[in-house]
Amino acid sequence: MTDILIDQNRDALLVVDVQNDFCPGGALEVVDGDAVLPVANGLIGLFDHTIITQDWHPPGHSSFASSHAGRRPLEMIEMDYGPQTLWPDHCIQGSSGARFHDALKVDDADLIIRKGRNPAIDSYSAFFENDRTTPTGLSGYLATRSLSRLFLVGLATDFCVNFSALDARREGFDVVLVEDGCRAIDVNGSLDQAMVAMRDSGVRFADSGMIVT
Ligand code: VGL
Ligand code: ZN
Repeated sequence: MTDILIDQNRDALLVVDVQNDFCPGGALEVVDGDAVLPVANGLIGLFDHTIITQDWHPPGHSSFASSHAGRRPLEMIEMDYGPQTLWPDHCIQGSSGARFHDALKVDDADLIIRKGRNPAIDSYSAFFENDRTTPTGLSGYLATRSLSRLFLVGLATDFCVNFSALDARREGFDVVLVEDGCRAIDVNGSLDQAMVAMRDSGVRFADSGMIVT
């Protein structure tokens, strides 16, 4: 495998949802979720530009199974904007579960994007809500700073990382998925589907050890 040289003029690191609720013991824990921390922190130290996302739902959010009578987490429902997986209540604004993992080097970030704030629409991607049309503004932020290549780490590989990677490709960015810096939820084949979709969209896969300054 060949090394990937960071170009600080055009590269940015995107750290997705490294929050307590997605780590072991959290409300929507990802197996081994906290294993992404050393990788994320190491890369934050290498990149001049880091953007961090934070899942940030109001209580009673429509992606919570508890908001739908008789529904359980991981069931699917049909929303106005298409199919939506239902989740346990998680990342509620201001809660300890919504806070970044204590060990994450958040202070070095340029920008923190909060998503999932609209009660009626879930938002996996750092670029668009799940209706695929409401933007977060990240494309414009990157464009105005002439940042054209994104390196992705975080949680979860098959949801927020995957949707962010696919939207980034659609928006014309080069994308590198740092595989050892991600962990997956993996429900109903979601991880395999995500990996195929990312590969087909032109996402490049790498290991953090390949990324050098
Ligand atoms: C996520 C499910 C619900 C994620 C966020 O960060 O991947 N997954 N909300
Ligand atoms: Zn969420």
